Amino acid sequence: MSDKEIKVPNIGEFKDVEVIEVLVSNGQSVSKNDPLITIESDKSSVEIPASFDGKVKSVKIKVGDRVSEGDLILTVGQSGEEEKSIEQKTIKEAEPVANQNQNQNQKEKIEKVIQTQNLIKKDNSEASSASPKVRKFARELGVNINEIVGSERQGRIVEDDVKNFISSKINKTSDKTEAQPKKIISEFSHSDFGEIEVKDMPRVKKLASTYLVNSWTTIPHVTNHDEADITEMEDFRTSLTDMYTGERKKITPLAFIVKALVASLKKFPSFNSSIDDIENGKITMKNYFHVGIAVDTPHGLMVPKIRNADNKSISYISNELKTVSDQCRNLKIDKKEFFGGSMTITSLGGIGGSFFTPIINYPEVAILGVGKAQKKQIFINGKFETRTMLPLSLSYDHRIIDGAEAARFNNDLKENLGKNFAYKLAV
Ligand code: CAO
Repeated sequence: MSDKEIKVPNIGEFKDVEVIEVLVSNGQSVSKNDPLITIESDKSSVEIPASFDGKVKSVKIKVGDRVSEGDLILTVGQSGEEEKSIEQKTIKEAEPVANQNQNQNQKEKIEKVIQTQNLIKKDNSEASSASPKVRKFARELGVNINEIVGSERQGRIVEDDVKNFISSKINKTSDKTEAQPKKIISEFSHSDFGEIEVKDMPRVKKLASTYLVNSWTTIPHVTNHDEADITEMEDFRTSLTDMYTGERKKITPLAFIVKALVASLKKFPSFNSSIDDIENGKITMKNYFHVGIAVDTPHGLMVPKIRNADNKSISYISNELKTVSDQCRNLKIDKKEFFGGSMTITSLGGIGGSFFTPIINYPEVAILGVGKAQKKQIFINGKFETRTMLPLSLSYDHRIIDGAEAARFNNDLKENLGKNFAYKLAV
């Protein structure tokens, strides 16, 4: 069969961009959707996958080259003989490594893990970010790299992540009581019922999904719902004018909520902690107040931080909120800004809805969901009054925070957003 070419596809804004990784080499077998190269513009990086199965004949580009749509990446030979099952090959490669590095007992465990957890690389459609060396290392151990949560910036996977992944799987396999997650394979395909279109998942969503699944499946979430009476806060907020122009200041409730949250975090430090070393019974208490803000962008959800929010005024926080959300939407933000938070606020207040169940942004232990404030009739001191009520949905990690503490936290937050709060001093 004749060789086929794989070229740089239409990748929108990516023109004359740098190749930062070449993930395959001559002679290597690739399956459709395996990442071949990573390219990076000043905004973001993208992996270009193989468009069909085969064996790499000749890689035509190297790290540092600049490419645009239509440039040749590599040629692929398609002799069916050479294309052995990737699954079989991976098992064979895994064995000698296991022999060298593990004692017999551990090797049996790894093999059991591979069988029971289905770690053999069958489907590489989820391209993770890792260097070729780390990919090779994972492949040799029969681990599907796409199942690993990377510890580096933007979820990049390093060798230690592969090792930790294997040891966590070994521990899980040893624990007979642990339920094994099963992949549900439908009896029918979507196309059995009509025309369909299969699209690539946006990169940001793909990265976020690993974190979301990890959070949802490992953290025992509970969500307490409550309402804060923000009547006075809203009167005050909407009365704010610029000292020089006399024009109304445009500060959204979110900047006030950040400040109120920080006051509650100071009083309830367990909400500003992480328990990423639960095996050793260690809790990390944070002495800083970096509040994460969930920002809705066309690329997916991003969570930049308002750093040291305790030392910033409400006006300053309001400006920073605009700056960071613009940076996220234009992909102009440093990856580091998505890490190192105290607690996150996810506000749907500008869009609509009341209560929901936010997922904790691991390794944080709590997240505050904010809904749209509404005027309601509230029974106060024997009569109904019209008050502006803000829906709050506080999700927390039940391993470290109990329901009673969460209810107290909400009470404190309501107090901070209520008429007694020091927001009047903090604008
Ligand atoms: N109640 C009532 N009105 C509210 C409100 C609330 N809780 N929060 C904001 N508003 C109002 C604002 O005052 C503003 O009104 P004006 O236009 O009259 O000034 C309007 O809604 C729009 O606000 P905004 O959404 O642009 O600004 P924000 O500071 O509230 O939020 C940001 C900024 C970045 C959080 C927001 O743009 C965003 O991305 N929200 C979506 C977050 C998200 O998707 N969360 C879900 C994550 S889980 O999948």
